[in-house]
Amino acid sequence: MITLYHTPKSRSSRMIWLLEELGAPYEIKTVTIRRADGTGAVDPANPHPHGKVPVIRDSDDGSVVFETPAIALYLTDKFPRNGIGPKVGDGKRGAYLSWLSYYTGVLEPAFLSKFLNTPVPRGSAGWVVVEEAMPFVIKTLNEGPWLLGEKFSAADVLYGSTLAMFAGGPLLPPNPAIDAYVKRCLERPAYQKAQGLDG
Ligand SMILES: N[C@@H](CCC(=O)N[C@@H](CS)C(=O)NCC(=O)O)C(=O)O
Repeated sequence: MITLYHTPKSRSSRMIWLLEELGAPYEIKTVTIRRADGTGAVDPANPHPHGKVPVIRDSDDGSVVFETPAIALYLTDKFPRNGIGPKVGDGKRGAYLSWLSYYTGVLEPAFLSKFLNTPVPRGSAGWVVVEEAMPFVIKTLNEGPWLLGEKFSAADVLYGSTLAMFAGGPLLPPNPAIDAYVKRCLERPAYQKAQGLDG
């Protein structure tokens, strides 16, 4: 059984979506976190080293996994039935790992840099400006319909949820490929169900 440490309307919400896509046995444990507005507090019940969400605990062996791409990979490896995480030996495995890592290594910092109006020094920063990252994402989606091509994967849970939040806003100008991708993501039954469970 997987326990998801979760705070409603946070980065852990999409882990409910992923668990639903996987058809995995899980329970949700709601915890408090520190919020950007200064409210909230670290929950002593939360095993994350910095009191953040998401985190999962696997009762099969006591594993605690944090950081969104690590959780996605752990879960798709553990629950392969629905095939939304290419396995070792699958030709899409490399692309899958790359998109998972690119999410927290490049795309999130790119958006944050833009939000904070902070320069991204080429040669020192490990990420790029969002104006360089997004054309790559859009080109891939145009070849799509999903990031890995014909088949939806857990990487789409990360990108779909993020692009749904930013699309058409000040950080991400409207784009037909993104709009269509977000629509495809949000129409998925597992996403719809997760919305109802977010709390
Ligand atoms: N790199 C982490 C980020 C997790 C994260 O920052 N989560 C936010 C919620 S959206 C949080 O827990 N914030 C509370 C805090 O920073 O103490 C991941 O992708 O899993």
